[in-house]
Amino acid sequence: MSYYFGLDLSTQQLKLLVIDEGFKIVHSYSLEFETDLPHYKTVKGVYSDERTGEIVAPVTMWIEALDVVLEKVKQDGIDFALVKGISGSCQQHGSVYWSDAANDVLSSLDPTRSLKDQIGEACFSLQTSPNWQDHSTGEELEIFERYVGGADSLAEITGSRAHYRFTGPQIRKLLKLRPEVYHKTKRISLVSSFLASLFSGTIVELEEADACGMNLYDIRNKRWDEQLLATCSMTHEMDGIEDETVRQQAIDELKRKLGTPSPAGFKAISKISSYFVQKFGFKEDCRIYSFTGDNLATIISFPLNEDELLISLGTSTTVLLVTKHYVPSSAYHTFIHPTIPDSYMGMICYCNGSLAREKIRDLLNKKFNKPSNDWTLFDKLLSQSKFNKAVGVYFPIGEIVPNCKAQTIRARMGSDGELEIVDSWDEEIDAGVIVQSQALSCRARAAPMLNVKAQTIDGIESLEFDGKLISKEHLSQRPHKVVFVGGASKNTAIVSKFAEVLGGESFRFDNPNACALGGAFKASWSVACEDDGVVDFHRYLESRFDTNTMERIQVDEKQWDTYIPGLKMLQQLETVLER
Ligand code: XUL
Repeated sequence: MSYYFGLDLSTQQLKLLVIDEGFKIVHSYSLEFETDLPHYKTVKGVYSDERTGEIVAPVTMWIEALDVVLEKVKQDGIDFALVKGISGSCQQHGSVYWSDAANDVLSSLDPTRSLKDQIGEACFSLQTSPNWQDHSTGEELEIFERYVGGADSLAEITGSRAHYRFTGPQIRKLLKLRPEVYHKTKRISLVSSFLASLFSGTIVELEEADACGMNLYDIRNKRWDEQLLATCSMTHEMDGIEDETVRQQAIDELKRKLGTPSPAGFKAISKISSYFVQKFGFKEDCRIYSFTGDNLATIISFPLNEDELLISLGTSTTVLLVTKHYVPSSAYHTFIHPTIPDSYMGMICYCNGSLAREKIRDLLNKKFNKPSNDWTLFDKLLSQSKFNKAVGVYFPIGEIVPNCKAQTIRARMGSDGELEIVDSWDEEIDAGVIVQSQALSCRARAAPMLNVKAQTIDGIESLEFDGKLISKEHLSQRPHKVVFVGGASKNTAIVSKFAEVLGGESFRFDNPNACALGGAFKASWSVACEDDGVVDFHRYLESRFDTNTMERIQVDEKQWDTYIPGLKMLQQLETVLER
């Protein structure tokens, strides 16, 4: 019998799952930062400064959380000696700044004392970690994109345009505002490599897949991009630094702090540190595998193969997919896949998801005197809707994809076949149009990353979204499978309509443990690869995964074609958006 630990250090909580070799969850533990560690006085795990847009989390809180969770496991009498491997999932982009003292402390921990008592403030040059919700790096974003020749050039190198939360702009901001802190920093970890370092008893390298969320890593060549390191260390030519030696020294200093990312895959990064062996009774050969980012962990929490989509329908809508094709765009993100060689994870993040649908629901309920939070009427109208040559953008808040201000525009196809903007129409129409248009946007933007044998269909030509030309062949592809997760996936009318527009076999899946499970599965697969020879990750997962946990969504497959004109209409509508 063997156990694997999967941890999930997210914004609001730390979770630990214990699974056995059959992927059964044997135990599950979680701790909420705000309520279980109230002395840190965080709100939902973070400190926010509305004036500056700065959002950070205290690093020692995470260390104390690990103490508390492992104590609970111990009290439950779990046999730590059965744990063969540990991996996990962490919030992405956040960074931890270690001081000179840290490595010695990590490698000589006293098992009679807690981690928190020993890995204290002296181990960090900065006591807080910039959080993914931070919005304080506007100036740095502009610089990161301009120095490299624009948003698309940056996306071409690093898989993403510049974003507030990405680590490179965050580091540059730190250097600009607090140079003494930056120079005192010995090493910089991402949250994922920070947590893995605690288990390893030494500061471990960043994990390559998660390192793609920094705006610094050259994905094609799998190395730091020197020009971006110069930008990050404020020594780019455009910073007015002409002396090549000064620049190289700054780049080298930053490289020493960042280290060299460890390749994504199954190789152990270390054995568990002796502290945990002595304190909890882990076996000395329990292995630590690199931890990864939470979206990356989500795609490895069930068998998601090439050309399959995972759609998370929450407050925001997130599309995740696995692809062999590196087709970066400033409209979405591309990361190296954490477990499948030569593959990537595509991620499209929309701000306007549930909130926008709720607004239409409320509008309808008001018109027909129905209770305001009730979905019955919206769902009925949505289920009856067919594509009737109408599209809309419903953005109550500014949108990332397409990048624009808050606005609502409705449009339909006129008798001359041209798009006509409509001031208003019967609100009943909105229920269908909002969900169809949200799904059409996902369909268009996921298209270039798919590699499915194209169907021969008429009425479609190449289209341009976000300044990127999408070929007719790409637009004619249907994903093999679409899996829906998140709050709104419980709404049958909404998932069915999304499924109808996107095509492919469709399922929904309720898994609040996805991130931690992704970590546990990675640990289990990695041990198997190291001990019994390399196995394909997807096959390994498929052979153990209980597919009964996924519910099939019934869709009228013939409807897919009827939405083809909608792609063109949406493209035209996006040309008139207020940016
Ligand atoms: C992804 C992102 C969020 C955080 C949440 O780019 O910023 O999904 O990872 O933890």
